Amino acid sequence: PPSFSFDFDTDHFKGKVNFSTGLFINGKFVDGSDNTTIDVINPTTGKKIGVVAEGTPKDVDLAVAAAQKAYDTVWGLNCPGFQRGKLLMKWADLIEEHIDELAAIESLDNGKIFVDAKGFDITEVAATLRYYGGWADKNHGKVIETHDDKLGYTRHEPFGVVGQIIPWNFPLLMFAWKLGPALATGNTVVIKPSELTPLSALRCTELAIQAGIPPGVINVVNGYGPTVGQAISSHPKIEKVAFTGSTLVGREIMRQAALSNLKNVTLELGGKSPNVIFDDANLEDAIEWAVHGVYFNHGQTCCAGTRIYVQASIFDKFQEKFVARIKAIQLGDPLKTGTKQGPQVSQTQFDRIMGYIEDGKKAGATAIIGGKRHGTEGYFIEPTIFTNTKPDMRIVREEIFGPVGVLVKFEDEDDIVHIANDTMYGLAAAVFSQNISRALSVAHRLKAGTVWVNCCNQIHPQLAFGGFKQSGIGRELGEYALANYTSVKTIHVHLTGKK
Ligand code: TXE
Repeated sequence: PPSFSFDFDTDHFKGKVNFSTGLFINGKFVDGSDNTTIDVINPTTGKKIGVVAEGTPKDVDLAVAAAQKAYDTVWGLNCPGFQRGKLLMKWADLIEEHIDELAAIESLDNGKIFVDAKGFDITEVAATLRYYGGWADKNHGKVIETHDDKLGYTRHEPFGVVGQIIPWNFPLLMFAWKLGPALATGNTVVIKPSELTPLSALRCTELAIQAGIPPGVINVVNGYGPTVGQAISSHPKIEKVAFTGSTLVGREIMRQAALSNLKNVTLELGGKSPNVIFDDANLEDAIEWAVHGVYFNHGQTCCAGTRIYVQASIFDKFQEKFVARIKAIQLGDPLKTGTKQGPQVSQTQFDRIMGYIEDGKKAGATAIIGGKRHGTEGYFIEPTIFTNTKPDMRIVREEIFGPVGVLVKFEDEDDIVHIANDTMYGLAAAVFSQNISRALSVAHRLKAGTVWVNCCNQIHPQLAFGGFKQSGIGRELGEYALANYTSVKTIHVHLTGKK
């Protein structure tokens, strides 16, 4: 199978990495069954840096068979929860030991800045696996009272083989969000990383072997959506599929799941999150958070606060300071000290975002900052803010998934709740106010799976995350995610045995 080799000589990480980039099936790295490969592109330069093996539907079949065998022999009901937990924690320890290397791989492949890759992505990967390691022996059913001559109880049983399809914006973190609860509850997994960012998952899989996770428990099939992704979502022997990505593909996955074997489906999809800033907010703090809300990870965040609503009496002051703050964002090589924003992930995403920017300008909105490509190589886009927007413009309604936000004035509480909720999405929202009654009453009225008060883009493994409306189905993280990966079995015991 192919391998990836790279000599990092950067501000943040120096050293050679070398690891296999085959498909990982039944505990081994192998070639794809058609012997084809997918190019790996560095978005900072737009140049090819390596290849990974490309999987096919046949490889998905092989991976499902390996996962089923592991489920029946070494995992699931054949491996006690505390043992699964111990392995997840060992894996988390190894990930932490390799945090700089993994963060450097993530920066190289995805373009995200090293300080975020290390301080957020990989840190949270370890925290998530540890958190679910802790749950592995604590996810139990209940004894439920009915009649005195009866013992009724429930068991939370794993599905068996589950399929998972993840995107490119947080490559390793989405890997952990998916694997943590699935493995803790005893399932075995066939997972497809995004074809745009497969590297960190493959390196991390080597660490899973080192941690002692048995062959067949985790199977990684690199590949494209319409081939490998579709083979997973329509596979007759996979009972559950979990997906993070676009709403368009989420719909397709649900269709495939329904048409094949009526799989259980969880979806974490797009968003167009409102960030509501009242006149009694701490202005300096709100500005810092608003910048983070829209530009974190170069705007490639499903919960990004891209609709920024500011109350009329502070609007002008906010705009002036906000724009000054955005001007300070330094674009450049994500592996260089001081860089605050790296490239978008791919040429396709670059073109899509520039398309939205052009569309906004044509529709009559004003780009008060940004609106252009940055530099001449790689996929860099200036942090952009539009004003003079109208509620029906595409830049106000659609997920752009880049460093582009709209800044809009509002009058009062009722007005803003209506505007903020006027979207097909419902992933997240933020409210800024020093008046706790106002902040919380608005938080309760916003139709979103997460509402941040006086902060943005906060994630903890302990707290559920997921969408209302067309932002998704089900919840990831926290205790809630365990339910995605278990079926409840009810046992009736008749104590007398008499009819
Ligand atoms: O996503 P896709 P793309 C949104 C964001 C972005 C847009 C397009 O708005 O601009 O989606 O990005 C796999 N069957 N988000 O095209 O296609 C694919 O291979 C099965 C939001 O990159 O949804 C990859 O592994 N799988 C989002 C994964 O789906 C299929 C994160 C996601 O890719 C498939 C990413 C198919 N038919 C994009 N087609 C978030 N919620 O964070 C593709 N895939």
